Amino acid sequence: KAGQNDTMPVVDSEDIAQSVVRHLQQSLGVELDEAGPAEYWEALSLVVREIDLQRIRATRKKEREGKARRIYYLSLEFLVGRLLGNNLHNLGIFKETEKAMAKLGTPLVDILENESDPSLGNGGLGRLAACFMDSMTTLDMPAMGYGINYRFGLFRQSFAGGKQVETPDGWREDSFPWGIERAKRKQHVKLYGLVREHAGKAVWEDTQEVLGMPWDVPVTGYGTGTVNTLRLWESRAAHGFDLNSFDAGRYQDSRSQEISAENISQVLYPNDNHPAGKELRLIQQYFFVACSLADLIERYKRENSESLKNIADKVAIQLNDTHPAIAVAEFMRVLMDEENVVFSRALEVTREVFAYTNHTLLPEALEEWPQQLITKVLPRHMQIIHMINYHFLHSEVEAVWPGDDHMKRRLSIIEEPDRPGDDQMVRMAFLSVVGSHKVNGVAALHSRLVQEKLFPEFHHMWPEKIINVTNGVTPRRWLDYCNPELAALIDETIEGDWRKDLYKLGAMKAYADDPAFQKRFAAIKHDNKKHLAAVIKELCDVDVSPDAIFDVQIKRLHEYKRQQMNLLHIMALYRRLLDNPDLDVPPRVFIFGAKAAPGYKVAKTIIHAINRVAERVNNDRRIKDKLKVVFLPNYRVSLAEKIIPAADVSEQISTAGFEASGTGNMKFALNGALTVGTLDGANVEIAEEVGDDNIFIFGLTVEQVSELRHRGYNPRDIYNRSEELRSVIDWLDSGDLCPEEPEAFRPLVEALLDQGDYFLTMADYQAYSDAHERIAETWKKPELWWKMAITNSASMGKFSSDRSIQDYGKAIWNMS
Ligand code: DL6
Repeated sequence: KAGQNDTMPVVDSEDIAQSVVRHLQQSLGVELDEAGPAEYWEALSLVVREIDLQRIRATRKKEREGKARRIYYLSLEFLVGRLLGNNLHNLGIFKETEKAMAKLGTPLVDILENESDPSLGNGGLGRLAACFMDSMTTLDMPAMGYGINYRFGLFRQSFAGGKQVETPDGWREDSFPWGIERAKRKQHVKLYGLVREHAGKAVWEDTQEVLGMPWDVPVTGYGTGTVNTLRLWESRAAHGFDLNSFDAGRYQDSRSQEISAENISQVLYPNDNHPAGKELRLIQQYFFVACSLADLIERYKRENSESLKNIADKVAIQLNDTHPAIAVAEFMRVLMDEENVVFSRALEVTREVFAYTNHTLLPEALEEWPQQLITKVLPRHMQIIHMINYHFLHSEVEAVWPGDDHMKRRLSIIEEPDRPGDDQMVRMAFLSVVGSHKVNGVAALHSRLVQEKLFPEFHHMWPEKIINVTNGVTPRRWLDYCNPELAALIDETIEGDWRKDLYKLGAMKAYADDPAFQKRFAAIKHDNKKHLAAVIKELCDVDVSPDAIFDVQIKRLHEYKRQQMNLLHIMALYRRLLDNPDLDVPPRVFIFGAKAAPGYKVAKTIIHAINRVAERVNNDRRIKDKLKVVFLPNYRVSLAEKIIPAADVSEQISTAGFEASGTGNMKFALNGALTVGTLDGANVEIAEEVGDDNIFIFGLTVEQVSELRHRGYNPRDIYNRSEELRSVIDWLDSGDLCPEEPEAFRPLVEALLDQGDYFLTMADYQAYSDAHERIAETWKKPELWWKMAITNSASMGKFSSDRSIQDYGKAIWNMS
């Protein structure tokens, strides 16, 4: 049967029940009659861990004996989500476990709710890393993820008076049976100090030292015995060293947080698409990079040879954005200072080993570090960056643009200051490009913009270097696990296992206008909406009807993602209904989920405004329940798993050219939601796959955006022309929605009207509103709606992360 994992030795519900009881009593010291869902969750996790560990050993043995190159995925974020249910699915024992737990008297669904999300990421970039680990394992690739075991992941979000409140997420205070401490593999990391020359050799000394303790999280794949490892480093004080005592006063960051050995791995910086620029963040980056490289080099030496000259045959390192970019300098340091490899050869080897993925074009998101800071924290690395830069400019750039000093300044890894006396900045993206053999963007449009706008000179120098690998999502978590009813319907309908080959879903297109199939597809969506309605009731105390259109925007809060445009349109709909409560429009529920970076004022203002509008709309009986607005607090992976299967409409409305790819867009379409979206990121490819008739595309294209900017754009002209927009913006600005703080929404109004409306919300508003009219009309024709929904789901083959990983394998990692 599709979905049954044939690599799993037969494990039936009886075995599982017995193992659970054994772990309850022997590992946790709990009697059966004392066990509740939380204890069952822990015991069941230990049962699965036992299976994982047995398979990890077998996987390692196979890999040691094999000849394949190992992929090391370096990422500051891995947003893995809850692991128990996903692992049970991947191991093919979910159904038997359901039976086992029913026998023991506690439903599995209740047990699974007891796992807290390891909140080790901000958003798309971290979740992509988790999907990639799943796919690499499913495809039996020898792979290892390296990251940080943050004590406090991304903050927990709640609302007070509609405003975002952040509290620490001490997720590790709950039990986390998946992480296994591996003291034998601990590493020592040096920081600060000086570089002196001894006998013609650079020696980095008088350093401070911290200890990196690895925690291993097993990563299961689907339909395979392979279990890979995600190794997360935790910092500790090294014996005999105390970073804190070393001139402690110098290490205060702006939030007067002292840098001590332990707090290196304490917190995840809560910024998405915006670097923190703090000394502690640089130290975090170097800490996990240094631990990871030392670890992988030790493994290479154990398994291959003492010499690193052929390391590229066995090791590929992928940099997930520039956050681990200092790895380029660290790898060079090890080769030159510890292995006595000459500079030119060291650079060749480094380039063979490294590749870099770019995830953003936003200028403010491109990481730069002050040269002085790197010199202070990592003096030897700063020297090495200078050496790389010198070679790059004076031999490689010089060869293409002889004598062109202007070009050398443009391409220098170390940026000249704008004003004399200002600090010189190290451009981490340039270091990553220069140190890698391949650079990739994450969707076709994005990669083209990386080639043409972000790195045009690099693209000219190395036309083969910058390529595209379109993102993907794992169908195991984002369909099989989160939408089991739909997964079962698909299994019944089409041949083969789509979980391993998502293109197989294409066979479902034949059923897109089959009334019986449509009815079952629609019934499943309705069921999922009922479940979500219960979650909404519990979290927001708002009643919503599963018969309404569920229109969803879940993602980080950022002006370029334009939640504010959604808000303006909701306000306009509300006013239209107030003008005419009998308006013939389908009932709609607008659902939001989003965290804003704590320091991002306008983003927080948008959350506040949405919540205030929601309160007003939801309590107004005049509009007869035709409109509801909810903002689910503390958006995270486990909430996404409940929201996505229940969505009718997926809001992917970023300003064209700003969203590198998006992956939520793929998850929604896979689960049968229709996209309202701009021609941005992977929306472009989604539209190609589903066909223009099955998606609501609107708004300015990338070319039109730049043309408009070029021509000069005044949002006030639109405000003056559009009666509707004027009335909602004036309302927002009137203080009516927040009488105790009448100026509360000023920052948003100013961004829209007075500061140039950089993200062109006003310019795209009318097209967006028209697209929503089309949605409402389509909803009134159920056969058409469900045909479109089924076609969307059936057309998502390309967006499996298995396909992405196969692309990386072929185009970047040279895997056969
Ligand atoms: O590639 C994963 C994900 C994309 O889907 C999003 O479009 C993009 O915004 C996100 N980028 C970041 C960049 N952060 N930094 N640095 O999160 O990557």
